Amino acid sequence: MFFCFPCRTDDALVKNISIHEQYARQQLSLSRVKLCSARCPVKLSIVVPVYNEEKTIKSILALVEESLEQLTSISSYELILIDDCSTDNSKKILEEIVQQKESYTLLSQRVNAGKGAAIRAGIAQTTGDIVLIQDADLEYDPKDYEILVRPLAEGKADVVYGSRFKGEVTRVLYFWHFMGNQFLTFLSNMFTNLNLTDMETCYKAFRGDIIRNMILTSNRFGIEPEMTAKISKIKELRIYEVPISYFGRTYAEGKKINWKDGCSAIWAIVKFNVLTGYSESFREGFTPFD
Ligand SMILES: Nc1nc2c(ncn2[C@@H]2O[C@H](COP(=O)(O)OP(=O)(O)OP(=O)(O)O)[C@@H](O)[C@H]2O)c(=O)[nH]1
Ligand SMILES: [Mg+2]
Repeated sequence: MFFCFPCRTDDALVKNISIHEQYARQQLSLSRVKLCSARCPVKLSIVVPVYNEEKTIKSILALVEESLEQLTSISSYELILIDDCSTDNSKKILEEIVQQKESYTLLSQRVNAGKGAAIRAGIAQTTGDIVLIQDADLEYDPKDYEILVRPLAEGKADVVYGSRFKGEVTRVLYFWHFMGNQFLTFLSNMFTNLNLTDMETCYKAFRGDIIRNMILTSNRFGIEPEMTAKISKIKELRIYEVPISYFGRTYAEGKKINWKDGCSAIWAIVKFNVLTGYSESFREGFTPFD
């Protein structure tokens, strides 16, 4: 049984041979996901968790807009912004921006609950064929959307991670932070049997149905190993990694993550790989390739 990504037309209808489908057949001969003969519209949902980012939020959203204008592989988009009970001006700035943009939605967390909780709230509101996570600081460059989204929009991938360690432009920063990152990716790979180079990357893009059916529980930075452990539980998923730029910030510039987050990540890797089964990872009845 085949179905079209994103319109989910089933096998019986995926037969009108066009250049588009010939291409799909060539590229996807081993896959159960195809593109049907029509150029189906692809909607992108961007989830932006925001906590005390008054200095960067306007700039990052401007860069997001700029990148979306150039993006040829999608036909529409929505932005889900989640204010995580910021104590600075972030919420006020977001409220002003959302008023002017129809495709933006603002969610407000009642208490500060962490990046994971913000992402979970955001994902639940998405309607796109593709869901992408975007941090609200300026460490990641939205220009990379093209390379991140294209494999999904073309139906070649189910999940795409952006790797900061394969990119051409990465800021030179803390050695021990880098080692911690490498160690967490290594440990995660040992359990998931995936050969990722950057498990902790913010730039993760998913087929919308997969991420919306994933049962996520982490409130803080454990969300990264959790999502990675859970995608690894569906062996047929086509997971890709693409090179991205990274403009890391220093602690003086606002970096918040620290060694305690590293320790929680180790626990999250064990918990979500070893102590969590498939039935606790995806909603009942979800079949990614039906
Ligand atoms: N640190 C932190 N970030 C949050 C929280 N809630 C939402 N976020 C957002 O989650 C994203 C990631 O947070 P960052 O502090 O940049 O985390 P990171 O990029 O992994 O780490 P550094 O930037 O290196 O500290 C940002 O967009 C934050 O605004 C929270 O409670 N704490
Ligand atoms: Mg950051």
